[in-house]
Amino acid sequence: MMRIDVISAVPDSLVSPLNTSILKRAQERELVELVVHNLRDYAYDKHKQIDDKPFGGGPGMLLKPEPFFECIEECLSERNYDFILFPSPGGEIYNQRMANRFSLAKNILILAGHYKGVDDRVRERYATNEISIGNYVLTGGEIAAWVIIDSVVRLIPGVLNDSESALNDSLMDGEIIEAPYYTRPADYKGMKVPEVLLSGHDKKIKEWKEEKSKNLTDKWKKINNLE
Ligand code: 6GU
Repeated sequence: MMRIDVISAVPDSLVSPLNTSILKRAQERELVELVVHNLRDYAYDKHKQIDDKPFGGGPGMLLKPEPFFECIEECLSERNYDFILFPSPGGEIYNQRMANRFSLAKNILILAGHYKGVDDRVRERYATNEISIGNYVLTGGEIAAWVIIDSVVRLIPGVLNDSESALNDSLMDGEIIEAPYYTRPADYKGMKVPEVLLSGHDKKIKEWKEEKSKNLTDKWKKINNLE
């Protein structure tokens, strides 16, 4: 079974995200084990302080190195990690190819920073991959951790049912956008489902989906300045 550990200063923020819907079901099916560690449990001074002012000045607080080092060393004493991920706006932009690679791992550790960041010695000593989930700024690494976990866990065999299958996803390899989907009613407030989908003509439906997919993929490449 794959195991993913997350270290966070705000572990509560990940409780609902990791225990809802498909991630919840994946854990119940024992296809993945998700464990969130509370950074504060590894602060051994009497005030359990996990943050401090940055050397050299500047606004905000930094997460101190010691609690991270203590927690990471405890994790490492129990298992080896294929990847130790450090979510950061300065990292490599996350994509499906990376999700595919991470989904083959046995153990992953995610170091989720918060506030203004983490003392850089944590990243320097332990991170194998620094990852950004896009060109915008979040308050912390927890949402990025959720994004990474969600995108990785759904690729584990048995997590998705046939109807949810990852095999013909949009973006399976980062290149193809699927045709749109519709369900009943066939006419909603005058907005009609494309006639061909109601026709029962399998070959024509397949051709329509391929054509739509091609057009949407071209449009997607244009609006995202690809190719
Ligand atoms: Cl991984 N962290 C933060 N704080 N902001 C981000 C990000 C990560 N990826 C994009 N923006």
